[in-house]
Amino acid sequence: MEKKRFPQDFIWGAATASYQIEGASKKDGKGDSIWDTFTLGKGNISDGTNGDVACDHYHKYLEDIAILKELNIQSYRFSVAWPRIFPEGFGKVNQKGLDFYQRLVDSLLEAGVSPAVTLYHWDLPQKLQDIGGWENRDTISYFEEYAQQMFQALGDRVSMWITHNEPWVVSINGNFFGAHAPGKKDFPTALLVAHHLLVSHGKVVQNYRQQNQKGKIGITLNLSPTYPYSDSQEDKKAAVLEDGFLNRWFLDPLFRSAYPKDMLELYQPYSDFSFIKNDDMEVISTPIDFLGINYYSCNVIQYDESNEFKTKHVIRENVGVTDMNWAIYPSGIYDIIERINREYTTKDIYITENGAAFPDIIEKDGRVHDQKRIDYLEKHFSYLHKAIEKGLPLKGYYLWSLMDNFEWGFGFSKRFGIVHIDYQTLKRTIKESGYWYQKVIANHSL
Ligand code: IFM
Repeated sequence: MEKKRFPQDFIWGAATASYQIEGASKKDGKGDSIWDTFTLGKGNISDGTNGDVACDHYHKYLEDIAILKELNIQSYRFSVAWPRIFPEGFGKVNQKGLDFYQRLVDSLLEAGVSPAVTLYHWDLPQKLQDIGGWENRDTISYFEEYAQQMFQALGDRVSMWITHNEPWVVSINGNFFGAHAPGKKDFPTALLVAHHLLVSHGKVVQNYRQQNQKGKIGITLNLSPTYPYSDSQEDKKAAVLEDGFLNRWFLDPLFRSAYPKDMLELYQPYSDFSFIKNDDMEVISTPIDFLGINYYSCNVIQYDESNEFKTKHVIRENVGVTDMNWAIYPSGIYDIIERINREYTTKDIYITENGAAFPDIIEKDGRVHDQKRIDYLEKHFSYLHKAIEKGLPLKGYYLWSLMDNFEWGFGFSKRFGIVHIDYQTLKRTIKESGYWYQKVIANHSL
């Protein structure tokens, strides 16, 4: 079979997030985050664990950078723990926290790995939650202050910035489903939080531009194509609503300066939207340099009368699933890139997360034979290749995740890494998928 070649300048990366890997949760003046609090709640984390130690990346970052280098990974996407920088949420900077990220960035650059920094990957300072968290409009300016601090500290060496990771998950999982910190179950709150996240994104992009920083800035959304289960009008309508709930609620304000009309109507019983202030929509739609897409699976939607929003998720028969019970649907990655380019923006697109959890073990030969992950990645990569062939502006890919880590409500029970972590000894073992990725990058081809 003919090799699928990727452009020489296509960026191959790997991603992680602060709370999921760093540990050192009380070290060097770090303040608590909402996840330090949420993990204390009985039943919040399925295996009763927390991120106090996690992969201890805070102390082992040099070992992890050596692995990045060994695997040929060109760019490393990580997030900054806001409460390491501002233990109180704002005001006094914790120099030791800042120093950690200085060391991390310098060491990455020394290893030839370019850093891509996410400002908010869910660990809000608890002190800010105490005064309302993202429900409080003031949090927007605290986020600006924090972002400013990071641009000042790292802007000369970091050329790719992501304001927020998955605002849908932050607002909906955290404030409607109650499955993530801060654990609320109130839809109007989720709508308010989503709006403040979006405004804070736009403000930070504007500040970045005003400083004449030389890098690029964007946002990462978790996007999934939503397909109707059948050809029935009802299923088709349900799929459009699900698309509105998950995708358009964020895409429309960012690229069209307005929330989608059909969803505003649907949500009317839950909010009068008085939280949308003058100029907010303009701020939210401040032009970005790229859109980050996190893609794991697609959504197949059926009409369901009994559901508040009339939608139900189904997994078709004979479709493989990962350990998260997420359907494996590789062509969806192409569909979503193509649609964004056609309907929303012709700007650069990065896949900022994609990967799969499987119950990996170290086998007798000392290796992790995660063939299922390799199959998953290979199929997705072939659709990335198709996107490039079709001329879509896909510029890079970040595999989730560099290493097994704390998978939020699932604790350490789900393994997404291409590097295995033994949580007793903290030993790192590169999985077969890691070596496979190493070759793909070396050859720029599948
Ligand atoms: O682990 C998460 C990550 O923090 C955000 N995107 C999805 C991943 C897998 O669930």
